[in-house]
Amino acid sequence: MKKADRLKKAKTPPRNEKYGDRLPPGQTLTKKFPILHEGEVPEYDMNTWSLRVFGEVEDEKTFSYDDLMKMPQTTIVRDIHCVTRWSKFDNTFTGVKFSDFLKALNIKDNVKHVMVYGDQDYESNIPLEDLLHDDILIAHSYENEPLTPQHGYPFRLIVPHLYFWKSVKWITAIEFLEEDRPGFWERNDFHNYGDPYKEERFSTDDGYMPEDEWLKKDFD
Ligand SMILES: Nc1nc2c(c(=O)[nH]1)N[C@H]1C(S)=C(S)[C@@H](COP(=O)(O)O)O[C@H]1N2
Ligand SMILES: [Mo]
Repeated sequence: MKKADRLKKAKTPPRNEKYGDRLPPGQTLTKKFPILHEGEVPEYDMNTWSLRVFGEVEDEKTFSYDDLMKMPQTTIVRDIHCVTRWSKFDNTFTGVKFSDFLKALNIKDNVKHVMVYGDQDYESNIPLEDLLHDDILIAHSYENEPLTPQHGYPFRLIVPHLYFWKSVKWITAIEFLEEDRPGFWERNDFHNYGDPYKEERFSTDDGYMPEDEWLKKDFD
């Protein structure tokens, strides 16, 4: 039986004994930081960079780099888990907590889902409820240094409790939605929600992620 089939049939996902419940099933720990994305690494001028908010909000707004840097700042230390099977423990990110960012907006009562857009032509859908956790950031720093261009400068979303494809780099816009809609990977056979502890990697039954996929990528 293929490993993916075996994992799907297991009632309780197998635990990695060495790390107890901390390392999600089917993941390998890395100390390096793999770089994964679609398209070229974008370049920006902070004088013209902006983050647009639209959809089910009373007032559609645009935020500058300075607008975000003036908001309350939060630092988190969290583990991250990529669907390509790498996990990295104890990552320090700093930025604006999503729930603090919401204070600058009037989102409508019917909002249940959020689409977060990033360059280049990337987007991912996340339930609003998940973005209200107190460790969700619109982050500008990693390990107390500005994000490198490869890792999402100037701002990326950080959603530590879901697979890392939800953590949109080079964030450009946030759309508030009543009805859910699939984002880029969610339309391409990846799971709509993506809980790493439940191994919600794929939306189809025949999905399979080779263990060494991430080792072929760049690191820094
Ligand atoms: N804008 C954008 N954000 C993105 C992606 C992308 O292609 N474009 N890839 C996602 C995926 S699949 C992963 S695993 C993480 C990788 O982040 P990293 O390169 O900092 O490790 O970014 C996510 N955010
Ligand atoms: Mo990924």
